[in-house]
Amino acid sequence: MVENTGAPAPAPVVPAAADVKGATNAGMTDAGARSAASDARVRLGEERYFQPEIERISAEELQELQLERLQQTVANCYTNIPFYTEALDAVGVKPEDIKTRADLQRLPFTTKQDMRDAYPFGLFAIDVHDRVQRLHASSGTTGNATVCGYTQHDIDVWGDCFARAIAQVGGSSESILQVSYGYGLFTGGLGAHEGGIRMGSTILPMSSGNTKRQVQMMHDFGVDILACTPSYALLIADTAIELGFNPARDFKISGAILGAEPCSESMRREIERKLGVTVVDIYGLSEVMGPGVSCECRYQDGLHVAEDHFIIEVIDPETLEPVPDGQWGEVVFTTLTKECSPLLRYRTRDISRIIVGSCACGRTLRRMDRISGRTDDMLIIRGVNVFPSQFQQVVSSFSEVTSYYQIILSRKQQMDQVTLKVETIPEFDFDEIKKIEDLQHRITAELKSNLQVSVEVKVVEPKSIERSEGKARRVIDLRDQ
Ligand code: DLL
Repeated sequence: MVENTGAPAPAPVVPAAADVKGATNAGMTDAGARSAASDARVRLGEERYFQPEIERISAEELQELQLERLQQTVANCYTNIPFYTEALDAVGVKPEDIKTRADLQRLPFTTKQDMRDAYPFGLFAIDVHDRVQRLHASSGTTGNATVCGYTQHDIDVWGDCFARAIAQVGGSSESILQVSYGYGLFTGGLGAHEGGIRMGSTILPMSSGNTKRQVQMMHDFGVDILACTPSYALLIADTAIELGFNPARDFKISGAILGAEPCSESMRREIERKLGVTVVDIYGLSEVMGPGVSCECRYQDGLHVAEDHFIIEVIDPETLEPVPDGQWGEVVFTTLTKECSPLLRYRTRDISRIIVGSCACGRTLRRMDRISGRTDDMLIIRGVNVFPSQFQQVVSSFSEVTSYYQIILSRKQQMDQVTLKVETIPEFDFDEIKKIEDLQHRITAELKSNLQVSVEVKVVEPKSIERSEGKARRVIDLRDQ
């Protein structure tokens, strides 16, 4: 049975929770999917849930469920993927050796390079001509693309995860969901779309681009939930305002599910204010599934991980040992229900931590913090290690500039040069040279004291930095050209 989590006493009663294993949608028929969709209307007090029986599962039940699924996953990997047969043999682990959740630690890690080396289908547990319904791939700009396959079951699970996010931001089967993530090999568009299907919402499959049309339809169709990247949400908001709308007042929109890239707290608040919405941060990566691996609830205090489908670990990237809850490290995921592309201990390179304690929303699924950076996006500038998120923090502390910025790295006489381009808000008097110089000085000083490197700051006019319809390109490295 579902355990009360100590959250405020729920008003209406949760429908009798089925036995936990039956309650998840994994392997459900269409009829099952429809009844799950009706769960979306489940409200406990102020909170909406898509699958309350899972989202409020007790720690003991979750342990049991994860162990059973881990055993199935290891068996699937060992039997059907030669890469894993070899890797597990190398560490002397057979599927039957997985007897407790702690045995997870005995499994080998999987890296992005392993996935690249297996290009295209080397890590599939199912023949691509068999039950594989769809392929997604992440960009191959720095090597082979990583390719993942999805059976219908994999797609249904994905839809469930995203549908939880829709409920978490207050959406339901009555919602009109505008999907403005790109559709295609990128998992954003179709992942959100599947969530809308599982939830039973009305989907507006806009994809990205044609921003004026996005705004017009959002207004005319009475869209209440938007899904896209934070930078695109900001562009949509600014475009709406330029077109003379006041979305916070004139639009029906109330929630936005934004992810795929980092978003500072000040940028989140700006989007919330301009659109009149609650923004929840959604996380995921193509290799593990796509959007919905974790997502914030409306308390915006960490992202609840879909722990019935993924085991999260946080490790020290140097020693590869797990770090205690609450400590920052590299996030590692093991998939528990994927049929086609299961992964054992996949090293994401994303930096986060487990948030300790219970969440006011009543969900028991543990939370990870927002991604603070990546182990591989560290910039080494004249020998000093700097993360782009540190620039973001400084930029967001100045009210005279917007959330649009760009970091440009170049080399002059063998020396690294860093330029930060920031854009002033429209109200800033750009004609007053003295004011611009003063602002530049203040930002430069703040960067120097925070980053310990000298940065040339260029304050530029509103709208002169390139806008993004997908993931924003914040760092331009011209050093090796
Ligand atoms: O970005 C999947 C996704 C689509 C997530 C839509 C959320 C919404 P990839 O293109 O494979 O997949 O990129 C994955 O993007 O390892 C993180 O570094 C970054 N990322 C994803 N979500 C967030 C987030 C999708 N909420 C990579 N905050 C990940 C910060 C994020 N970074």
